[in-house]
Amino acid sequence: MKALLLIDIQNDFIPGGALAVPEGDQIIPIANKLQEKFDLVVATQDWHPSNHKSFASQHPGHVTFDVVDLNGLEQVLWPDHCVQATGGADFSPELEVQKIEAIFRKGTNPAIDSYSGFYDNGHLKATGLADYLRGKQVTELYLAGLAGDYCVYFSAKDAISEGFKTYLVEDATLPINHEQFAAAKEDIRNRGGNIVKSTAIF
Ligand code: VGL
Ligand code: ZN
Repeated sequence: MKALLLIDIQNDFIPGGALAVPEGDQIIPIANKLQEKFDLVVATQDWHPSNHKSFASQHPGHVTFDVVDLNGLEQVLWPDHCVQATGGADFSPELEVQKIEAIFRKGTNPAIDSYSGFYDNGHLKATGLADYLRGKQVTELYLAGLAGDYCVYFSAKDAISEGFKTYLVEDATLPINHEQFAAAKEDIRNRGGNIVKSTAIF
């Protein structure tokens, strides 16, 4: 059984949003079309309390994109984004949501960030996504969404280590930084994951 995992296709990550991925909206038509090819579609949603410690606004004297130590983990300080139950946290209105069977929210603990849809950045707590997928007999997982160098990358690494045959659909993913994304794709390949184009699925 193969499933499609759509990562964080939320208003704050598309142009006009608080933490916009350049041209991030351009992946949405591909993400929509991809859904037709899967019997199971699942999504993640970045879902932070307003006092989340990944926000630069919570660190007086620091500015956005500074890197700090947060409880022993390296943390990039982001603009306030995807605050729970705000419009920025909503899925893009252009994203087809009818086929999404489950939504896994992450980043809810103010003390730790959570790039992956499977675990927080310290691997302390699972979201339940891996067990959910195993419960659905999923063996192959295709990932698409935003941002390619953060949440898609970290989700793909965890998907591999959780034992799923993992495919990152590269034209249905865009990064904050293209060089970081190139390195991320190389790392995914080295870990045994696959980088594919949507045309290989259609
Ligand atoms: C993300 C930075 C902070 C992402 C989420 O979805 O890639 N990036 N929070
Ligand atoms: Zn976030």
